[in-house]
Amino acid sequence: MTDITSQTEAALAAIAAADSLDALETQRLDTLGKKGWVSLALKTLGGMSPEERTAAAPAIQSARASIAEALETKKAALEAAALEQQLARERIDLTLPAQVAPKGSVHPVSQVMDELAEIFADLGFAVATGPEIEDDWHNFTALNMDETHPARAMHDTFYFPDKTGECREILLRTHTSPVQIRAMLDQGAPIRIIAPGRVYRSDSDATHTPMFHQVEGLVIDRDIHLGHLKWTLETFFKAFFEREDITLRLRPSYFPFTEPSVEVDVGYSTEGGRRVVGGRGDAPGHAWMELGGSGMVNARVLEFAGLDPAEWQGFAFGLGIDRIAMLKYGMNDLRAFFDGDPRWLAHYGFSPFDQPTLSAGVGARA
Ligand code: FA5
Repeated sequence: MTDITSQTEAALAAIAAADSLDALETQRLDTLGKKGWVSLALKTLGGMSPEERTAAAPAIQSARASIAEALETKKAALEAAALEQQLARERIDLTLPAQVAPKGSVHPVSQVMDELAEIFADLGFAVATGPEIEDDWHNFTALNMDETHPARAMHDTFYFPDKTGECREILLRTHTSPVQIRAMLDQGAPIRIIAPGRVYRSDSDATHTPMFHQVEGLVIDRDIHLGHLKWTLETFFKAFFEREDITLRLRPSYFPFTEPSVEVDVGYSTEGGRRVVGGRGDAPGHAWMELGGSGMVNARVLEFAGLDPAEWQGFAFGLGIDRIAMLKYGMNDLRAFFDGDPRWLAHYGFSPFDQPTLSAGVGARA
């Protein structure tokens, strides 16, 4: 009996002194392991008479229970200490600059979309989206282009065939203007949104590609007039090109969904083969470049979108994102945007760390 008591005390002391998980495992094997003395002592119970067993068993059982508990407690303590040590060893400082140069780069179109969103967010615009696979009603009819409207022919539309093989109902959106309709139907008025995204037309040369990007702008409120449109576009382009001498020309035009309609041109000059925005397009050595269309939202469109034109007015614009990216960053062939040539991307792409912000400059280059 005293043997077991002193052996237990010795085991508990050794367990308490174990300074590693390995040392603790040795203690476990010596006591509770198959050949450990506690296990062997338990086995002797089988060969005893019932009286002997009743006398001997409680001491052995209690030795086993206290050793098992001590082993478990010590194991938890050693594991916690090991984790602490590992955490201390593997500590990293997330505020340090990355040591590995990031692979790949941000495409100029993505960068310009972020720049647009940043500038328009500052003017109180939210970003809206719509599907690239659109229906005829949102892309044309609700924008005041019924089936016989000649403007439809100018859009060189990609249609999907329906069950009968006819191509009329579902199409790849030809512009971002259907998002105007979706936003008005969803949100009602007042509204202040931009909608950047991909659009598709069967069209291809150095300044036209079958897929390109537009950003739509829509403001609906009471007492909105063309002056608000001009101020908004001028303020946007000054921030975007980071120049004060941006001169816009609003040229009378025609879009079925705006009335009156104006095309937006910006003055630029050519320096060393590169176009540089700024100044009036009719000044010596300068010219105008068309960036997009705009106008006051046609009353018919407001009606299609469920708004009362007697109460609400607004303006809308649609700009070619690829065009303004070319003008800002000096590319001259639009098709190269979509070739996926790594050399082009390495040259014109942006660092993922170069997030456009108004405070740091929306056009900061890495
Ligand atoms: C439109 O698409 C109208 N939805 C714009 C608009 C919106 C007018 C709201 C009024 C109110 P347009 O077809 O002109 O208009 O295209 C607008 C701009 O997209 C063009 O000025 C040009 O910058 C760009 N663009 C047009 N076709 C292509 C193309 N194939 N490749 C690259 N950019 C293009």
